[in-house]
Amino acid sequence: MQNILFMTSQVRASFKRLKASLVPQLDQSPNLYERDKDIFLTRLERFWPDFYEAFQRIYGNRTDFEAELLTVGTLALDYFKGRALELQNLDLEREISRDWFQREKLAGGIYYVDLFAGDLKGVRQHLDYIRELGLNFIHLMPLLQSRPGPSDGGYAVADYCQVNYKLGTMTDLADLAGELRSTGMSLCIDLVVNHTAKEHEWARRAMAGEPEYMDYYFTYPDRTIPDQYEKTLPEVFPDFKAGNFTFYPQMAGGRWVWTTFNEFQWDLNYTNPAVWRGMLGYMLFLANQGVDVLRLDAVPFMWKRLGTDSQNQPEVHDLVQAFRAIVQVVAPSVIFMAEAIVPPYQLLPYLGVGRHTGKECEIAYNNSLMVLLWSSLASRKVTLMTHSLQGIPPAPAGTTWITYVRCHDDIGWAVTDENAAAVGENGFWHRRFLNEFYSGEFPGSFALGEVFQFNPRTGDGRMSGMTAALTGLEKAEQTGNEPEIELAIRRILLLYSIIFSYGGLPLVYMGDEIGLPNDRRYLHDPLKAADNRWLHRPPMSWERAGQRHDFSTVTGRVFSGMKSMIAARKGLPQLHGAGQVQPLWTDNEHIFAYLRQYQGRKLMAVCNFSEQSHFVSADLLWQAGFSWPLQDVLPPELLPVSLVDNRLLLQPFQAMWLVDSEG
Ligand code: OTU
Repeated sequence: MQNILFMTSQVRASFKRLKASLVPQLDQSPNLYERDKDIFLTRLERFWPDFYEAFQRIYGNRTDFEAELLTVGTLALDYFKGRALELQNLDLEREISRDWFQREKLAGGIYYVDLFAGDLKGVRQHLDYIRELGLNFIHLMPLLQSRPGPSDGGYAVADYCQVNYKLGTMTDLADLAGELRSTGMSLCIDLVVNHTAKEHEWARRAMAGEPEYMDYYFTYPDRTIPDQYEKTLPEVFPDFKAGNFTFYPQMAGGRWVWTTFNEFQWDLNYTNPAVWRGMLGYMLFLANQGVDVLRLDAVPFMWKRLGTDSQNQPEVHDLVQAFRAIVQVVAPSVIFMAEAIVPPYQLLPYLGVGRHTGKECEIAYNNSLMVLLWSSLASRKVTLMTHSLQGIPPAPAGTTWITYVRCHDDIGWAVTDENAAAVGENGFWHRRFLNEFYSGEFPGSFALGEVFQFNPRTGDGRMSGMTAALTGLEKAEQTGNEPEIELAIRRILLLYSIIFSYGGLPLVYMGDEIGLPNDRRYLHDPLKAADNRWLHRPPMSWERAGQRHDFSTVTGRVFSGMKSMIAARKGLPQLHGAGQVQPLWTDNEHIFAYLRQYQGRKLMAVCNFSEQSHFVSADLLWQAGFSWPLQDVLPPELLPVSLVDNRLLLQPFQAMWLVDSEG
C-alpha cells in the first residue's frame, strides 16, 4: 500500500489513527478473508484523503470531528462486512472496468413500479418486455416507504430501509437486483437526500421536541430568520404552497420548518454530521441490497446560505465528495446520478470539476439537451440549440450524461436570455412561445401539453405532457389523421435518435416506446389532482403494448423504430460515453448536426427538424475528415448515401447517422 506516501501529514495521521482502530475489528471478523482485509484497507487508504478533505471543510471546526471520523470509518467497515460475495465480485469487475456506465452497449428505461407492473414481482415478470426493446438499465421511480397520503410521487420518504409495502419488500428489491445482475442489467433507484417526509422517524422525534432531532432539520421559533432567507429564495412549487417554510403549531411551542418542496417534505440540516452519517448509512444499506446507481434527488438544495438561492452551494460538493469516497470504499460498483436540473455552469460541478475532479457523481441529467430538443421541435429551427450546446463543456473524464427526451417531471424552459440573444431571439418571449406552443394555444400547434406551476409574478411556467402529446401523436391519433400520425411518429423517433447518439446513457421514458398518450385519470384522484405532472405518468397499457409486433399499428411503428435504433447504437463504438461530441453549424437552419468521435472512429448525425424535406451541404462531413462513400447506419435506412450536387437530402424529420468506410 503506497497511497499513504502521498497523503498530507494531517490526513496521514488521521488515517493511521483510523487504521489502528479498525485493524483489530477486521481481525475479529470471522467471515473476512485476509484478502478482503487488504482490499478494504487499500480502498480506504485510496479514498481517505478525498473523504477527509471534504469532510474537514464542512465539519472540521467541531470538537467532535475526530470522533466523527472514527464513526464513519467503522460504519464503512460494518457495511463492507455485510456485502454479499456476488456484489464484491461485481465491485472488483467494475473497479477494473471503470467505464461500464459509459459504454455504448448500455441503454436504459424509467418506470414507476406500480404503474408499469403493479409491484416489484410484477417488474420481474415484465423484464422480458424491457429486454425486448434492448434496454439493460432500469431506473425505478421512488419505491422506498413513503408517507401515507400525498407523497410527491414517492419523493417524501418515511423509511429508507423499507420498500413501499404496496410495491413489495426489501427482499423483493434485492431479488430483482439479483436477477438483473445475473442477466447483465443494472438497477437505479432514487435516494432523496435533501429532505425526508415529516413522518420519518427523525422528523417525528423533531416534531415531538427532542432537541437532538430538531437539529436534523431547520426549524425556527418565529419568522425572523425565514423572512431573511425568503428575500432570495425562489419557489419551486408556487402552486402547492407559498414560500419555503411551513408553520407547525404542535412543534415545541410552534415552529417554522424549512420545506422547499411540499409542506410534508422537510429539508435536512447537513450542518449536523449526524444527518450526513445517517444518509450515508441509507446509501450503504441500499448498495448492499444490490442497487447499482443511486439517483441523488434534489441534490442542489442540500446546503443553505443566507443571501443566496440556497442551491449549488460549494458545501454541496463537499458533502457529495465525502459520500462518494466512502461508497467507493464499501461498494465501488455503485455510482451516483446527480439530479440537478440547473444551468450547465452549475451542473458540471456535480460531475466533479476543480478540486472535486473525479470525486463526485458519475452521471447527471443533460437537461439542456432535453429542453433544446423541444425548443427546436417547436420552432423548427436549430440555431438556438446549436449555439447553446456548443457552449456546454464536455462531461469531465470518467463521467457521462444521462440523455433523455422526457422524464416524470415537468420541462422547465431552461433557455438563457444570453443564448437566445446570441441567435437573435428574446429569451422571455421564446420561453413564453414554448409554453403556448406545447399547451396547444399557439395557432397551428400539434401539442397537447399543460402548463405546470405558472408563476404570474415572473411569467414563468413549465410544461407537463407525454412525448406522444407533445409531438402531436396524441392529437393526430384522436382525429385519425394518417399524414399527421406519420409526422408525429417521425418526430418521436427523431428526438430519440438524438438521445441514443448524442453521448451518454440514454433513458427511455416509460410508455414512450409505444407512444402512450397523456393520462387524465389523475384528476379523479384527490392525492394527485393538484399536480398535473401526473398527466405524463400513465399506467402502462399492456393492451397497446400487445400491438407492438404489428407494424401496421402506430404502436408497432414506434416500438420497432426505437428498438432498431437501440440495437444500432450498441454496435457503434463511436458512441461510447468517453468520446467527444461536437455540435456543428450547417448551412440550413432546420438541420442539426453533431460529430461523435471515440478512439479514432467517427459518426456524424444530421437531423431535419422540419416537416419539409431539406438539403444540407456535405461539406461538413469532408471538413470533419469523412471520406466517400458514406453509409447511413441509423435504421431503418442502413443504406449507402447518395449526394445531389454535394448535398444530402433529408426527408421530413429524418435523421442520419453517417459513417465512412473507416468508421
Ligand atoms: C425532484 O425534482 C424530483 O424529480 C421531483 O419529482 C420531486 O418533486 C422533487 O425533486 C422533490 O423531491 O424541482 O420540478 O434541481 O429541479 O430536485 C422538479 C433539482 C424539481 C430540482 C429537482 C426537483
